[in-house]
Amino acid sequence: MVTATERSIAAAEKYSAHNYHPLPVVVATAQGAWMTDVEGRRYLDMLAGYSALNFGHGHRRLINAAKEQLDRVTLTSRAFHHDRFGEFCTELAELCGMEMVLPMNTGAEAVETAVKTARKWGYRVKGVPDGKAKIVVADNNFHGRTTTIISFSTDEEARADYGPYTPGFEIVPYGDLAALEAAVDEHTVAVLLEPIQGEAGVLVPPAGYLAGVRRVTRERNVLFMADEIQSGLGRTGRTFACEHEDVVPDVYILGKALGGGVVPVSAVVSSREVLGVHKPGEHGSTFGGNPLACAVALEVIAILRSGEYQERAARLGDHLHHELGLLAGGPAVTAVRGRGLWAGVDIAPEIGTGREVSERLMARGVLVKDTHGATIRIAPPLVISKEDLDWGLERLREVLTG
Ligand code: IF1
Repeated sequence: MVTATERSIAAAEKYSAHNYHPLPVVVATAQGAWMTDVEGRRYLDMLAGYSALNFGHGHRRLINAAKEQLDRVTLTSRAFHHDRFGEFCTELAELCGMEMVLPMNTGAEAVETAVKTARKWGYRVKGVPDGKAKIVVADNNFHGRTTTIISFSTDEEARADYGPYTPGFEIVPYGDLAALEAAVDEHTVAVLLEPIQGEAGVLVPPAGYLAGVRRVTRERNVLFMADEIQSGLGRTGRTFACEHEDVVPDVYILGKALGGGVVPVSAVVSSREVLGVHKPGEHGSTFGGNPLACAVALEVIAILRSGEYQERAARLGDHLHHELGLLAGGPAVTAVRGRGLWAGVDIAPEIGTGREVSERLMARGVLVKDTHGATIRIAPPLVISKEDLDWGLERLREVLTG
């Protein structure tokens, strides 16, 4: 007897490129923090689409916003105005305390847009000689999958065999302010950083680092571009992870949760001085800022404005880190990092690999994702109840100490 799970996985194995190695679960439906597979088994989602699902699966307000917009107009292209666009840009700029928005679709596109913006700002505003612009980035970064972005990745898996690589980037150790300061020269147009590094294993930089980067970039007339694609929009207990150090960057790069887990929506948000460098025809996207994307993102922004989910992430995050701290006191967990409802848990080698722990959790009805061999990432939807979070943590305890 071939099960529905086996049939789906076999088709994926045969006809999809093998650029992922998913856990052997085939999801059919989902609601809130829970997913149901094709056999009717239920799983607690402790990954939340890498934080794209901060507001959970099937959030009524987001689904309704999408449905209403589906019946009106879904796509106009930017050749014409549409009636949600101005509203979306206004609301997002206000949420960020910024002046201008450049909408795209995926995170990688927004990072590419930020790179292009910083270079153009460097040539037109800062006065860097043509072709000399340099952007300083951190090691172990993750900013996306385009050829330019993987050019400044230090992850061989993400980078190997995709050259020739785009020049113009200098990589410094994450968290080392002196190294960053030394890398900034007269041709440097921007520093591009994740305020907390996700793929690296939910790495929180040393206290004072982001504030130090803010000081250095301001003193040296360099743009501070914060990739808040994963860390932003409530995940860490604040709207932006930069807020934990009272830092306001020059450029926010947003994605993932901005589309509410419904549609891909990303954006670069900054000042008029910075985003004002683009003139008609110089940059764009067929789908960026489309009516459906704007309608859903407007609802996301309205939800964020209440502060409810930031508060939940802070409160439940304290609980999560307290519980994980207890596990870290034992032999199964070697380290725990993170902020808010976001954690990287390093598993002791005797217990198994991150993948093995993820598979054991799956068998107990909890879905997480491993990274870098020995780490599992925990990032449940911010709508998760304390009871469900405790239930998931209990399963983790079983797997690690049982
Ligand atoms: C994959 C990680 C998470 C991101 C930051 C930009 C992007 C991402 C800080 C690009 C994307 C992803 C994409 C996904 C796995 C994933 C990931 F493990 F790689 F680090 F979330 F933890 N900046 N993150 O985290 O956004 O173009 O994908 O919309 O590529 O396998 P995108």
